Amino acid sequence: MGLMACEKQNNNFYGVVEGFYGRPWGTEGRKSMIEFLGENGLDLYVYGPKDDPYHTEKWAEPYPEKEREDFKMLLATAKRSHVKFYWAIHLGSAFKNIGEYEDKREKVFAKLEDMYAMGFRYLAVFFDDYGQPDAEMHTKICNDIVVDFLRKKGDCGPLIVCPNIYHGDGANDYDRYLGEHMDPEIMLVWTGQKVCCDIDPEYAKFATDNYKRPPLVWWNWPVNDYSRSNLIIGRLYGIPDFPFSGIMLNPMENCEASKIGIYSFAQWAKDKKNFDSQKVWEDSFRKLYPEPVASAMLTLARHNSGTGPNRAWYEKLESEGITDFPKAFIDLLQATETLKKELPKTDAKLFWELEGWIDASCYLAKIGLLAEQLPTATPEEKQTIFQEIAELEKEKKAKGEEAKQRFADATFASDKDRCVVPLSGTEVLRPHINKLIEDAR
Ligand code: LOG
Repeated sequence: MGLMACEKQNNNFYGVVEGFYGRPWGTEGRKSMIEFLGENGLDLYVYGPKDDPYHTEKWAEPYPEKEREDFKMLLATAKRSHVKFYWAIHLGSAFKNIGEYEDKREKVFAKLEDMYAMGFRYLAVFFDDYGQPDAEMHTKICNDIVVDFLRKKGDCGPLIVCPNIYHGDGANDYDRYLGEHMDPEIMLVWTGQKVCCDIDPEYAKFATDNYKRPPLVWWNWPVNDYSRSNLIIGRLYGIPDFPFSGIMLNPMENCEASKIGIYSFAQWAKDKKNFDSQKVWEDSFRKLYPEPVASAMLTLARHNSGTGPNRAWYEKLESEGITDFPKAFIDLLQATETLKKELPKTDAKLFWELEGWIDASCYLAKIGLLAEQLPTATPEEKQTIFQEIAELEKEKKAKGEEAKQRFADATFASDKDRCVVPLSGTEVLRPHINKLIEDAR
């Protein structure tokens, strides 16, 4: 049975899925990410950005010439980097029922044939978020692809499938049907007991029972599409070791900044038993950046790891162990000054992504330093401080709007209206400042 069976039995897959909503990484970002995965011993990259129309609603249409050339270049990069480059077709809302699929089945095969001709040997089918959980239809589509396409080709990797119900315990008719009837070589995606969560291994056991195979974990960290104002560059925790067929992180639209979390993930994948989350994360900055950027990035990251209030109900720790004020604000202000000066020289792409958060942090630190004076200020001094804070908030807002515009200019049409203003220190610093201000009023 060649590649399929042996790859699955001997190796777990470790890598990333570009599977978020928002500004896709683009060819340049993707190339550097694939190389980064290879350099760090990760072997999986799955292409499925929700805002690529040729992945979703235009799934039946061939890619334009430019994209085709880019894919060929990326395939060569992946080969050199020993990374399996999967391309995913999103068929969630492609067909209303199994009859319609059977009538239009050739369109699916034609697109896959076209991707194969381009050089893809790893394919995936996604059904997440769009359409209905039609177990019979989804199973038929995927088994057809395995039997009538992949197996006939004979040189392709195992099919990855993201079902329509992909979180929880799998104890529903849909997942059970998939588990029973999908070809056993298919790798079935599971995000955990919730869409975004620290993974509970107990639930993984349930999912394994119902899927009838260990799941391919799609871990929604450090993705920030459900809380786009926040940058998630904190330490890695919340992924225990349990039987799985692979793990792929879903990162942020901020490709370069996502490498911080991915670096920690690579170290975890190499040696789970001895993985020291805090130490690996602190060290990662020196591995990724030269000084003085490395230290400044670590300081920035301390206050940019939480998710803020969000519809996914996922919380991550931020500003851990920070109790010394105003030192925290002094350190953060210094870090932002270093980054503004040095980062454009050492890493222009990272600076492009982070400028909004660096500005937000800089203003937050300045506002924090003023707020720290409030408890001992006279009534007149308080008035002056409040005025100065209001001025800074105004400047901060203007800078935030500039960043939002930069992001809108750089994304697909479907995404432009969803861009947001960057926020920093949402979990600890901002509430701390708000309390000082409230107490002084
Ligand atoms: C999407 C994903 C998105 C993520 C986090 C899966 C399988 N699908 O709720 O595209 O990035 O949540 O917001 C999702 O997770 N749906």
